[in-house]
Amino acid sequence: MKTVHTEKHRLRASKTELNGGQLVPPFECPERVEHILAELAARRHGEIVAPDAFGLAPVRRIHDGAYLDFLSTCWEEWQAAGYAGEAIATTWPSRRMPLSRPPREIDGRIGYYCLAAETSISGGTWEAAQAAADVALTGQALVAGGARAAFALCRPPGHHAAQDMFGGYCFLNNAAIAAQAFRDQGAARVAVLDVDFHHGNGTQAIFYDRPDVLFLSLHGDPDEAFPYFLGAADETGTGAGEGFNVNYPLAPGTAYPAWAEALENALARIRAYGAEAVVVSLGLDTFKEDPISFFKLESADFTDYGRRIARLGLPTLFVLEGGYAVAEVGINTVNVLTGFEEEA
Ligand code: SP5
Ligand code: ZN
Repeated sequence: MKTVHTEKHRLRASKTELNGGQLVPPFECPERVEHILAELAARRHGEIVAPDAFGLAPVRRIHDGAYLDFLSTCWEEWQAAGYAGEAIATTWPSRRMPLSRPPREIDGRIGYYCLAAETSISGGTWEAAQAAADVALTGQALVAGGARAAFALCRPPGHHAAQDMFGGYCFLNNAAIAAQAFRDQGAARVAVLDVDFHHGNGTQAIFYDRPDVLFLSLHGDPDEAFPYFLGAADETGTGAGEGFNVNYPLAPGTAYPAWAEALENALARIRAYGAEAVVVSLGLDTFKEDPISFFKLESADFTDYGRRIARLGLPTLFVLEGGYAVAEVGINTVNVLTGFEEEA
């Protein structure tokens, strides 16, 4: 399958992440992509193609206009305020102060749109996020055009970003934007299968009241893991979307047998749903060596689950999400893709 990639991901080069009370170099770093590209090349895994420019229209199908305005001007406003560091939220509309309008001043506005303070905004973030959406949309176009599968090498990732929220290293929800594009081009039912270690809270929120996009997520139990405040098994959708949201929260130390059992359950749900296309939110942070996660998958397990996803027999778009064991992220990514192709 083809990989869609652009060097514009490098524009997302924040220097700081708030972690354990310190500002540290971000786990979500440009080197992740370098390792994936190196492994794709070493294993001669198909052509690398550049993205087309889709503009903001398909992004606006998912994200609120005022939120996009905020993302596009945040860094300039932060600099104009005279701050020395990167833009980090410190105040939120939490319980007991749920005033639901964005304040004018940038410190307030960034808090209004932020879900987690670990994610700094710096120069180039908006441009990189737009490029990642173009990468996802280009992959979607390849699959909609008849390719069995494509790999969108998106960076920054997207699945924590909701209609009007950034955080968890995510700004635009690349997978949701691509899923919506499948719908807008005529697919009646689309499934988003999220195998990142973290719950895809943004994707869930976006599609929660809709029956036309089935969202399924295997993730660290939110009682124990980021993003903590969404991802429980009893979140099954609302209104017309009731029954079309499926969460598999899994315990610390979960290894492949239990993970694969949850995956097979999710794949059966996708078959029963009658999805016409699948978007896989492909996070590699389920790996046993991941520095911020607690599952125990081995590198060979990624090959095996790539095969299982292929057995759906559906047009499939892989969209890169997380994965922070940088030295192995390339091997694990390409293992999923080659497993898929062996079985496709
Ligand atoms: C796309 C994606 O994978 N985003 C993940 C964002 C996670 N950010 C919060 C990380 C907090 C790490 N805390 C680790 C605690 C280990 N005991
Ligand atoms: Zn993750």
